[in-house]
Amino acid sequence: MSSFQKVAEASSKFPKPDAAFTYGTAGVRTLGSLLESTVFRVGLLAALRSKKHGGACIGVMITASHNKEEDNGVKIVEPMGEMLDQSWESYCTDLANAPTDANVTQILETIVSKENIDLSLPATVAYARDTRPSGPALQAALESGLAALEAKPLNFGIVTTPQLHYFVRCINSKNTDNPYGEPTEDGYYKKLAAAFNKLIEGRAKTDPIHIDAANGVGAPQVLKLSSFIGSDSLDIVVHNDTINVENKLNVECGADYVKSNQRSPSGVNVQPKQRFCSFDGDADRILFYYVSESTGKFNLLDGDKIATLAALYIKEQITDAGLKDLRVGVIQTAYANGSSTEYIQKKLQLPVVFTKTGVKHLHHEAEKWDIGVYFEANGHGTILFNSKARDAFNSAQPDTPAQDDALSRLRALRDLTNETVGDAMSDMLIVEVILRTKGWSLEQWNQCYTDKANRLLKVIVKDRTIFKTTNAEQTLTSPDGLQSTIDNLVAKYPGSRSFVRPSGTEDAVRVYAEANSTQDCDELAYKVAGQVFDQAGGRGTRPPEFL
Ligand code: G16
Repeated sequence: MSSFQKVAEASSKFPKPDAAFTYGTAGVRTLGSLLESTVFRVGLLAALRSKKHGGACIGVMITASHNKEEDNGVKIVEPMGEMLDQSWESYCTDLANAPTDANVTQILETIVSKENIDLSLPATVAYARDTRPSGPALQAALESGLAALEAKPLNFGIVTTPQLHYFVRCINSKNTDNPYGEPTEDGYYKKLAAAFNKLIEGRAKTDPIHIDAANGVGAPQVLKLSSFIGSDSLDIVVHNDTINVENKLNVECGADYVKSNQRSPSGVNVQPKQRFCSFDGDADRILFYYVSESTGKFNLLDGDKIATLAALYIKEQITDAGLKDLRVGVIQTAYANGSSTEYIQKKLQLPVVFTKTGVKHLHHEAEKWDIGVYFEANGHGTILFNSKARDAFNSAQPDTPAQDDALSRLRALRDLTNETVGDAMSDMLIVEVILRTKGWSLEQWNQCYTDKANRLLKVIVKDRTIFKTTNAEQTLTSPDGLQSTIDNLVAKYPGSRSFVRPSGTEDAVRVYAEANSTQDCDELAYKVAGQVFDQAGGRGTRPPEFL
């Protein structure tokens, strides 16, 4: 009898629907109603991953983040809070697509033998979900998967994605030389609040931060965080906080909406001088914006602006602390605004490395630096400090009181940072600390450099899997001929660039364009989008020729 007899029995309760699944940019994502069998099988895989790590706790997050409410998704978190090792992604795809229960157990057996997994080891899996209506059924499916392999379940309820990543790291680092913190919600808030209050000591309180919480889990969580920080230190006003009403999540609000439409979300009326930011549905992204007092124009400060602000501050602090030999690198993707890259390289004199889209790629590149700052333009990112940096912060001998202060700021900055993954709450506080330290408004921050005009569009096509890319996803190798059409269009607009790639989280193809003027940029973006639509079997309405 198969060692997975119990699995086969449990699996029969979660038949695979007639759909294909892929472990994409951030796990498997599709309509929540199609995902029960996949999430059950992810439970099995997470249990095996835990055994593979000698019983270390593995995380599973049920969320579709910025996607529409009907979607849901699932992703696996490694013991130190990183995204699932890419060598295991194909196991997940294979399991999710296995047509029968017998195929499921066969694939498990193959994984066990290929990875040399000792099934007698224990397994622990920590999991959580966002506020989507399909969440409870998917959580039940996950729990069945864990029970089928007798993995110990640790249910963290409804929390943000970065909180779950944080808990997993805390659990696994508990008895090490470098414990990350207490694996509880209160532990998370206490750590961030203490670091924030230390870093703003002696600085004047600023006007409130207004948060568009995308009607998602970030709304209740940031209010809890706020109560730990205290209103003497920071006032937070939360908008779009309706989490118990259907069809509100990410609808005309949230970081993805604000970035794509370059306008403020509905549900808020941004007044000049007010400081606003938007989270996405699971609070792993953040963007800031304001309305200019003189022109009334909407101004967006995206992930690139956050990366440059963080890199500037870190560079100043390590210089003040006398730690000049720490290597600081900034990691971006092709979506990074050309002006931000130029500012980092020329003004900050820091190196920039490019990776494919997806924090899983940026994170691994950032690990190669003593301090790696990574942000995607969409607002997803964080800062990583390696052991050399941590040791320097903790044990460098300061020559002056000023150096001592800078070292203590760097230690607090590390505590304020969620190093496991991009975290809207942590990133919001990091930005607030830097702005207060510098005495800058959002407008002054925005003046560091001027963004090139840019536009991000989505085109829905019959089959987005026909889109294949190379060159860090900036050049299409398929469909045939489309890349040369794009090249010809780009050549017509001086200083422009444009690229097309299939989304790994939504059933859409993304079109990005950047140019010297808004008019050129929009013309280029819509022309490229029109060509994608025509040459790849667009669905729905063809993109207009111009905005
Ligand atoms: C996820 C990933 C991000 C990525 C985004 C869009 O974000 O974590 O790294 O930038 O998807 O990816 P794509 O363009 O492939 O759809 P989130 O916030 O949805 O988890």
